[in-house]
Amino acid sequence: MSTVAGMRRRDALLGCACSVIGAGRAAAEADTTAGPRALAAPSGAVLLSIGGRIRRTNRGGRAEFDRAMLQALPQHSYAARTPWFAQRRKYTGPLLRELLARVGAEGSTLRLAALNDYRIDIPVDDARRFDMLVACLLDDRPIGVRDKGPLLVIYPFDSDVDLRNALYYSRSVWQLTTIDVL
Ligand SMILES: Nc1nc2c(c(=O)[nH]1)N[C@H]1C(S)=C(S)[C@@H](COP(=O)(O)O)O[C@H]1N2
Ligand SMILES: [Mo]
Repeated sequence: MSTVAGMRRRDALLGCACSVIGAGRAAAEADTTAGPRALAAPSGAVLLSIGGRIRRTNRGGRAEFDRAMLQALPQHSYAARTPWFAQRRKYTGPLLRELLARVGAEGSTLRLAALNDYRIDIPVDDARRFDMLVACLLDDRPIGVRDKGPLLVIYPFDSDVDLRNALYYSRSVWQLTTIDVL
């Protein structure tokens, strides 16, 4: 797993932070809704809405993220093969566990839901054990809905053979819209 060569330059343009996998993993365990870690409200279109057992919200009791907010989190990238694309593709976005830390998630289960009404519950533990991404870029570009975007949950399928089965493929939700922490 590695951050992407050339990412710094684009990140400089986009104002993204960039760090290696694992950095900041334990951050934000004890934040409150006030103070410097408060979540600003999104100014662009909302791509992801997180609700349920979270300590930090920004609108209607939920934590809503537009693209800029997602890309302001530390960005991580890796290539992975999946059953739903013929080629190995490169995925870039925040780690799911860092996103959960950002909203102060406290539950043990994540209910993921997608644009096409697909819905599945996954253990929060997956996000700790695996470098799951909420990918906002596919091969360095925003992901169209017809390419299963704008957000995809992805597991590091290429670096762990034990992930390459129906259980984790079914948890790899494309067209992700909401996460509820149970
Ligand atoms: N949004 C969404 N994500 C999804 C699904 C789906 O129907 N909708 N199906 C899941 C399952 S069961 C699998 S095996 C993989 C691949 O689904 P596909 O073969 O229908 O593309 O995506 C997973 N993610
Ligand atoms: Mo599946």
